[in-house]
Amino acid sequence: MKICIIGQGYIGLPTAALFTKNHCEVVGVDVNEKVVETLNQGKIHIEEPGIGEIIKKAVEKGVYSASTTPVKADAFIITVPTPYIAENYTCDLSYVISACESILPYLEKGNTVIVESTIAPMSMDDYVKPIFEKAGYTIGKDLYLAHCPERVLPGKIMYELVHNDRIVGGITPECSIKASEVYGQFVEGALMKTEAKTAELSKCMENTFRDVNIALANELTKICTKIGVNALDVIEMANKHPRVNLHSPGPGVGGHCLAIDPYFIYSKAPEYAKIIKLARDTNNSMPEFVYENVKKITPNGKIAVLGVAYKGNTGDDRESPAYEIIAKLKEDNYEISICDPHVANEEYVDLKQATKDANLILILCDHDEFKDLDYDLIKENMEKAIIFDTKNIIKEVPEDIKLYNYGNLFSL
Ligand code: SAJ
Repeated sequence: MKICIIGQGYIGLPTAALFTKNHCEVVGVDVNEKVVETLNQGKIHIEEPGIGEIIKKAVEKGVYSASTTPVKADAFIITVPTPYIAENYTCDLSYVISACESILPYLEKGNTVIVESTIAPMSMDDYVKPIFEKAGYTIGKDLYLAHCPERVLPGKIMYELVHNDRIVGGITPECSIKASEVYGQFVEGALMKTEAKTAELSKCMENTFRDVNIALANELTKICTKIGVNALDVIEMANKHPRVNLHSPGPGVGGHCLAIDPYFIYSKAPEYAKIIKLARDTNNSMPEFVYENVKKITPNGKIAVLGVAYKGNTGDDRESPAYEIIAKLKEDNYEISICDPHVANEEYVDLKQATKDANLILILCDHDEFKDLDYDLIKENMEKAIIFDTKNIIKEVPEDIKLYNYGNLFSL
């Protein structure tokens, strides 16, 4: 089977790798010429375990190539970003629409087109289907169109793409069957056939479920900080109940999924999506909460920020709450030095430089490198060593280092 994948990012590239591993030929399309050049050299441009070697081999074997323009194929898979439009919280379909339009000249009767990008409910019926109908196709008869949202955890993408169950939402039942045949090339989880609109809403709801639960943990932290209870202990104790799973509080919710997808549902029915919106607002309020507590710990001086990625052990910093916290601190004339071994930026420094004469170490991301810090170095570098760990990753510190986390902010 020949597959053309539009968008060679965090989802498109690993998907391409897996198809090539399973006897398919793949052309990966990306608008970024530099990315295309890198990929054609057999190198990859994202941080995700397990992909590099497969792409290298596939390029050598001639079963993978990258291009800025699509080619004829049996199946087309669209994995481009869907940002949200801040003014009205709606889903920005412009990349998806232009990707669909870009494949029109290469389409042939009998082809399958799959949109993987997360999209608001009804997007396939209202916006995507008409593009192909206008081009003369009868969906379900001579072109098969489906929405099959990806559902993988960054850092574990290669495993989850193969083993997770997959929602296959066809415009017609025939479309679901054809799209299942495509994923059947490498997916070992169940291929659950349904309608496109059910697939769209299921995907958005998965991430909304997580966002709402994180908001609950963040709200609990604020309540505990006010009334003098250790929030982290409450979570640990409550989670011993077999049917309770309180999530972890943090500096806010980042990434391009949880921080965005709930708005796609909200914008469709704002009069009913009350919990969904409140959860978003609560999670969006966490940078301010972090900033206020930093101010209480040290009213001015130098802050060593550890981690700006949106989550641990990734170089992905999209929608990261760290940037809002840093902006607030800078506005308040704090000196900021940033250490993040996963995010490439010339201005970022190592732990030694970041902590030199700092008044506070502020942990905003749970990279493994931060779980066991060099405390001797820290004590040498800081006159009074204080750490504020917003991700609860540091379990113990030497006696002469002061540690704040979401369990003891009430003592400030
Ligand atoms: N976070 C917390 N507390 C928690 C869990 C996470 O504050 O208890 C924060 C993280 O630090 C991060 C954000 O939430 O800033 C999102 O992280 P995440 O690991 O929950 O999710 P993503 O965005 O990396 O991936 C999610 C996943 N969805 C679910 O687990 C329901 C993934 O399976 C999806 O494929 C992905 O979104 C996506 O692409 O939609």
